[in-house]
Amino acid sequence: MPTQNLTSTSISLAQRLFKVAIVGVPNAGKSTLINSLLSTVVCPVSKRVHTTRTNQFSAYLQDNAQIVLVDTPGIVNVKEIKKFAFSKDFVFGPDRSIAAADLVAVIHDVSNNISRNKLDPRIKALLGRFPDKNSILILNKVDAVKNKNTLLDTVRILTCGIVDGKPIQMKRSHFSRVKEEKMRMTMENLLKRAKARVDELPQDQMEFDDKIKKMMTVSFSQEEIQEGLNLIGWPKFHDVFMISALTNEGVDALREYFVLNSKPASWLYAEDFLTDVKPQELTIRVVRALLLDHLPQEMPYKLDPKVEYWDRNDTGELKIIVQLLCPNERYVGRVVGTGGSIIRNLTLATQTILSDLLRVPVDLLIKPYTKQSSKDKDKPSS
Ligand SMILES: Nc1nc2c(ncn2[C@@H]2O[C@H](COP(=O)(O)OP(=O)(O)OP(=O)(O)O)[C@@H](O)[C@H]2O)c(=O)[nH]1
Ligand SMILES: [Mg+2]
Repeated sequence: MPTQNLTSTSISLAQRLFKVAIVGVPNAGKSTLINSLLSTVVCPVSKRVHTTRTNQFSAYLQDNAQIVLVDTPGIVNVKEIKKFAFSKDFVFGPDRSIAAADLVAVIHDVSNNISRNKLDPRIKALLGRFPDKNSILILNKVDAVKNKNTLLDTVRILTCGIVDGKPIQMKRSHFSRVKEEKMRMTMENLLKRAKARVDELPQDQMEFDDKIKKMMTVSFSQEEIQEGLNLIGWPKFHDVFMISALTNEGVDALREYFVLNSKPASWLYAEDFLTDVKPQELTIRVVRALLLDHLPQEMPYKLDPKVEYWDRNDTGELKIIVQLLCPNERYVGRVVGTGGSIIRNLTLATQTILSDLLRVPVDLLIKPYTKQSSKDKDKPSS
């Protein structure tokens, strides 16, 4: 049911809204977190970097609050922009989503010992561009950290020891309590603070779309990057969460937090809205993400999937044919795999994700081909 069709004033008055920009370096787990918050796969995920290439809007409804989540491409620097020839959409995605959001959620991967205690300069530079935006820090992949006590130091370093404008006081004893409560900050405090802040939040002056239009999308200046590099962490986070987007640990608390911070406003989308990506485009993105997981090095980035056929049959099954343009026959061989093993896995995984999301049985065929092979097929046989 579209939002505009709601006629009852009491219903529209009760509507609440909260827009969250999910940002982080490539592979931090942004898309996995959104899937976990929505309890379904709407954002394709892979082991490799640069899976998400444009902003994707998704939403869930809870207690009459619509929580809009913006998945963004991993933040890149100038060198990477040149190397991968990224589009503007890719480069400015995070900026664009932050400008229009109520909250910036920075996802930080703590599974890597080397980068765990460093807030990436690209993130600091990005936050520095929006110093007055509310932001939270989400330490992700805590399932991969053996000694969870070290995360205390991580929080201290990444926040410069300041959360919500106050010095943090996390004693070891406190941490064991946090651990007991499934790796989240104490719920009681969290709820209290969140409730207090709902009243303080300013009313939206501008419509969402207007904000996007008015926002500037310029790349970082050298000074901004330098400023970001000079800071050890970011001292303006409002809250810190520790989660595992993969195992859903701590994700309930985060979902709840967004709802509690929502403010009275009309929903942006219909109540059954899940994502702004059309099913056909989503199919392409899922195939691309799975190719990243199944093929080595630069290979998957050179393949071009397109939906060739899309129709429901009498039994309600959705028949999809995806053509996969490969640069040459060697690629076709790799996509098919020994005895068809790779293409079979790829097809099954895509089918599972799509039928779960679209709630219909899906019959998918993936057809790898080269320009040459399609020319040969079109030639009349002599
Ligand atoms: N162990 C562990 N792995 C995770 C967790 N969250 C995400 N991952 C893995 O990290 C990898 C990257 O996840 P994505 O969600 O695609 O990361 P992203 O930040 O969206 O990446 P880009 O779109 O490339 O910027 C995948 O292999 C995920 O399964 C987590 O909590 N624990
Ligand atoms: Mg992603």
